[in-house]
Amino acid sequence: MLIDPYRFGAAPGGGEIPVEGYGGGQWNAELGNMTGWTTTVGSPRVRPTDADPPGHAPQGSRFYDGGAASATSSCYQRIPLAGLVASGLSLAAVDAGTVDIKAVWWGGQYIQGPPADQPQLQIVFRDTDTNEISRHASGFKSPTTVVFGFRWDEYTELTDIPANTRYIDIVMDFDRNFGTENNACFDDIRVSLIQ
Ligand SMILES: [Ca+2]
Ligand SMILES: [Ca+2]
Repeated sequence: MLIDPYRFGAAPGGGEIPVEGYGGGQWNAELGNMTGWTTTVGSPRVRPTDADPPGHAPQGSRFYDGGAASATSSCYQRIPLAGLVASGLSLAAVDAGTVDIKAVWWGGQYIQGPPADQPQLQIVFRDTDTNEISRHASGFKSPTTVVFGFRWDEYTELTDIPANTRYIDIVMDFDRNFGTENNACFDDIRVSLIQ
């Protein structure tokens, strides 16, 4: 039901460039640690399936959540676009404003409240000096599909990459709305550029 076997298949139309995690990181939590993520707020962490509370990962056996005692948590992975030129990305096309980014992700929450804890994905566009140009925010989500005491749904972000972008941050925001633990959750973020 929630197991999603799709990772990065053949690029539809030849123009979709998959992006994996950087610096040894990943976006599906299966390493069991936060390698690749930079924490800016709180204490995001990796949880195994069936820990207490008994969350169940929608992909694999681990997922991200917002930490044991953080009202808000946030972390990011930074994608250097120069590293994708070898995969076919044209920086001239980026600067012409004709490249989009797509991020498909699982957002989850422990069932409590209401209100329950909520995840938000942000995509931050930065120039060559890593100054922010603009950002896209998914908004804080309230998934509805019940899976072993949690709710999980899959979401898709699709937005333009602004001209002069050279770095893109994929940000996980975890918002605690109930209790002590921050059980806003993420799993299996799949990012691609569409040129
Ligand atoms: Ca996982
Ligand atoms: Ca909570």
